[in-house]
Amino acid sequence: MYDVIVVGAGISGIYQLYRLREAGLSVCLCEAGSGVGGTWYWNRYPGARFDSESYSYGYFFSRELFEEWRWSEEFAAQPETERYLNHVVDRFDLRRDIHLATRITGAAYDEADAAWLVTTANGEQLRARFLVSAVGLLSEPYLPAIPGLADFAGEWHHTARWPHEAVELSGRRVAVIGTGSSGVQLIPHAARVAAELVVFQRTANWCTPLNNRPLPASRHQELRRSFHDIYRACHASPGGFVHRPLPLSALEVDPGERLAHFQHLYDSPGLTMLLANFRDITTDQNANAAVTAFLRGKIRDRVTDPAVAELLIPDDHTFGMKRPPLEDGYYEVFNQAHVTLVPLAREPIQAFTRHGIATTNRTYPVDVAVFATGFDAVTGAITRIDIRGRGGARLAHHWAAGPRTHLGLQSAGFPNLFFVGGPQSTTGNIPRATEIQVDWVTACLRHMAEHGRRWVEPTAAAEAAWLSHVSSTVRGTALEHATSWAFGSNIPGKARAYQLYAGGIPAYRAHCEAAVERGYEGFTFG
Ligand code: NA7
Repeated sequence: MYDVIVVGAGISGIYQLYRLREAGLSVCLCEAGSGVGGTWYWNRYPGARFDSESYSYGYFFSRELFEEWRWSEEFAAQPETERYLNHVVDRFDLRRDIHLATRITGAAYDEADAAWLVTTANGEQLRARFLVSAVGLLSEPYLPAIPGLADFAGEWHHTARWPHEAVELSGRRVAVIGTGSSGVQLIPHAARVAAELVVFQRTANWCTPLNNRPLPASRHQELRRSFHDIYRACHASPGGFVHRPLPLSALEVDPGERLAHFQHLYDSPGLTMLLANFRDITTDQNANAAVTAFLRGKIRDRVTDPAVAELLIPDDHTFGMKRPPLEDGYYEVFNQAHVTLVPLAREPIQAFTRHGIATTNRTYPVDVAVFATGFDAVTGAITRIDIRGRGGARLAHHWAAGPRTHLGLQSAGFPNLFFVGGPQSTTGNIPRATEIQVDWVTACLRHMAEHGRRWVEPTAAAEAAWLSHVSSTVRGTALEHATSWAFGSNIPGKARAYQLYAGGIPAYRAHCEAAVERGYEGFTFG
């Protein structure tokens, strides 16, 4: 019997293992993949990279680690991040507790023993007093049911299950379905080498420039000195990023000054257009309209065919309703003769044929089809595990109308089961958000050991109160009416519910700390 089974060796699971081991607990970290890294293991498509500044994404639990690792770019690409996570695992000797190629398929709570019996896809059974899900928010790929795929003679891949072997796109006819962050990152790479590229777009997004750049040695030295400042800046910001909004309203400066700031942000690295903008661009309709108009103009400037430019301008949402994909030459792709943009609203896909994709208008010949169609986000990877709590109750049932947790950490009726990077918790720059939870879980387990407690779970009342608070964090913001994975609205049949926490990191951390200060308010121990 282990003290803890952690599920998922991504950025949060690795950190959880580190902290639990430090607390003297025996830990088994089960990982479905054959390597560590989670998101940075699975999403190996060309162009996959951070939209958080590299140095703000890495771990902060060890200053030595922070100082010795040298990121090559402001926004590192997937191979570098995967190398970083492998380095961490080896440097802190974590690999001996990580079981690769071990997918957890079921977990049942044994009330008499106050322990979890966990089943793996290999047929093994493991026992632990505590179970920590660190399976990731965006880890269960969504593949739309398009008829004919089984008979398609070409190759096809989902961006989040990209093969380890190189996928040959050079000189081939490539189709990309989906224009979210993954599609927007991959498309310029595909356009560079493909003989023909067809992009199937259901909904246009407000993409802003990544403005990536190398991190020279001098900058690395400067970052090393800024360890505490970077950490503090991330934890003081709503999304865990280094950026801060201006204290000003977009409406209290004159139009020239407003435009100059928008242009400055357009030329700056990262998510600045969203995060370092005027304070009210997502809360005031007029401020929001101003930034949206600016970006509309940019698309029109960059795309030479006005009809194509109009197709690339979102018509169902304004800037800030969804996290904007960051791009590098994305709009210019559509100025090239071998690239075709297919707007699915006018020309829906009907089926895969043997050698292509048929829409209501015509059949596009395709050698390689790429699904950049996103994820059954937040709850998808958790509910696919058959988790049964008290009385055999299924977690998937408990969450049928949307996730229910207290503080995003635990669900009522599922004692000793914790979520890090799960539903109803803060998001943004993921490691900065989930480390709050990892530290909370570790402290809770220490507390239980000190007080001889066997189990902990939240009360139904605390869970209901958190649900109501979570809903209040999106009410009245630009997010509220978004059609996005954050609400589960990309998955046919999934109940619409806000799956994240929009109150920001400082507020989230304050709630978690307050619960502890009030004697683990909202939680019951036994
Ligand atoms: P996203 O952001 O969920 O994007 C998925 C894309 O796939 C999006 O353009 C979808 O259009 C499109 N999609 C989904 N289903 C279909 C079907 N059936 N037909 C055509 N197009 C479809 O996932 P990503 O992987 O790009 O990014 C996930 C997150 O990673 C992102 O938010 C960042 O935080 C990092 P839709 O918009 O739903 O109409």
